[in-house]
Amino acid sequence: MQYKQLEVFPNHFLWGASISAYQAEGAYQEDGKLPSIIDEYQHNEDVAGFEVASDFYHHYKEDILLFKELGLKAFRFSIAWTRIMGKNPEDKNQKGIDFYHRVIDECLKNGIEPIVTMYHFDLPYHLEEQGGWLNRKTIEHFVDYVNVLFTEYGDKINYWLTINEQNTMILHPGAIGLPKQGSLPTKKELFQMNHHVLLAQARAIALHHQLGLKGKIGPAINLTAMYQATAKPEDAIAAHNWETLRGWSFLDAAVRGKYNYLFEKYLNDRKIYPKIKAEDFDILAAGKPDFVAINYYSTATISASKNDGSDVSPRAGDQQIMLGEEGVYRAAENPYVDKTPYGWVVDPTGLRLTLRKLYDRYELPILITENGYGAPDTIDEEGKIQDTDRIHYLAKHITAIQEALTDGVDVIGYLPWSAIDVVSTHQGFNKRYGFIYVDRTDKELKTLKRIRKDSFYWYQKVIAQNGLD
Ligand code: BGP
Repeated sequence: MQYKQLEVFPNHFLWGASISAYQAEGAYQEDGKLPSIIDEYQHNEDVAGFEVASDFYHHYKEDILLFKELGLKAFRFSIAWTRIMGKNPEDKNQKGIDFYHRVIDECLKNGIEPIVTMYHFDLPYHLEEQGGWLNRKTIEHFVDYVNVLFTEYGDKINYWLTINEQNTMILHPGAIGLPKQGSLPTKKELFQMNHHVLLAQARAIALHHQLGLKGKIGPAINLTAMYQATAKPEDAIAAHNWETLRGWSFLDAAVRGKYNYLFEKYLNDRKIYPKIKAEDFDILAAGKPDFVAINYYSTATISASKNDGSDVSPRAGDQQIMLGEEGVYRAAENPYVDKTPYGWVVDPTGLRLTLRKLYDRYELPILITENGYGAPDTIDEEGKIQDTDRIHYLAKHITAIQEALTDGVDVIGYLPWSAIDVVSTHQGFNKRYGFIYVDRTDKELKTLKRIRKDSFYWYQKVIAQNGLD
């Protein structure tokens, strides 16, 4: 649809930005923090580790003041489970609890809405040693942790996100590192883990509602619309297969409280259906979210599976993420889109389409919790970081959101990745996303000084005028 005039952004639109604990905080062994799987897994040795990251743990005050100057209405960060809980459910780590009180209070003091992700890939390692998400008991540990979050911060937080990108965790387990011993879980194990994570999420949502806490709670999935490579009917079926298995199967369980029909069929046919207890569907049904959050970067283009052993291939420029599945789909090229320096498809119209499809399906408010442009930014002779490509990327996506709002989609906020430069999980510190440059490289910690990029001043203006020029 083309409109004569686009609607303006609503007055309370949540203009924000995001980070996660392990990619920003550093202080990985400080003040009683336990190791997480991220600390223990093997990562690309040529790039930065997570020990110091952007040192947000020690710079949070300065950073939040910069976010205020940027004009952020909302700041999304994750809480590290490993800073809050000890090894036993009754052990809590007061220093970790206090740290997040300080972060939240600092945001509130500066007029910034704190948006909290409960779980962003960083399972406590002692739980991993007991089977991790494959062990049903991990659900109880998660609920204990969530109980502490609600008790401590429940009266301060208006937006809770349960699990970040459950679909990335399950479909691309190598994306967050490789276990030191042993190999990645099998598909059957992954879908059993998926079931437990769904239950953990539903329990957290139900608990939030039972406690009558203020605010809202929802899942955060990496969602993208899929294009069929050609008008060939088989390509259309493959695109629908993968759109369902990659996105809707996770969200249908979270929002509708039941497994998607095609997903069930796939699990049964491949003999990877998880063990499900009779009461599990009641648990899922009792945990309906108030809104849906999505991380959106790119669309994918799909052609029919050849089912001859050649469907699986690595994502462009990224050997750790495999695309394609025998009998399901193949990844195809899209000649109509640009790419980032890291080979990620740039497709703002795809965001509008994704938002429309998501709203069609559930009619719930939508929060965009990630979107951004990863690039190796550099400081020029004048000390400036001219990240013009990032500005263009963000501007086009903001236009797409405005178009979706005009379509009638209820988008409540936009929180690009990332507020400041953080460590990219397996591509290190060279792949930067922030509005604020952090002076370090993969190998050298340097000053960790914060420097405003050109995109900082640009986004500041966008927020101040509640939209683009
Ligand atoms: C999302 C994750 C983020 C962040 C982002 C960018 O999948 O939720 O944690 O890392 O992707 O990805 P990358 O750092 O690999 O470029």
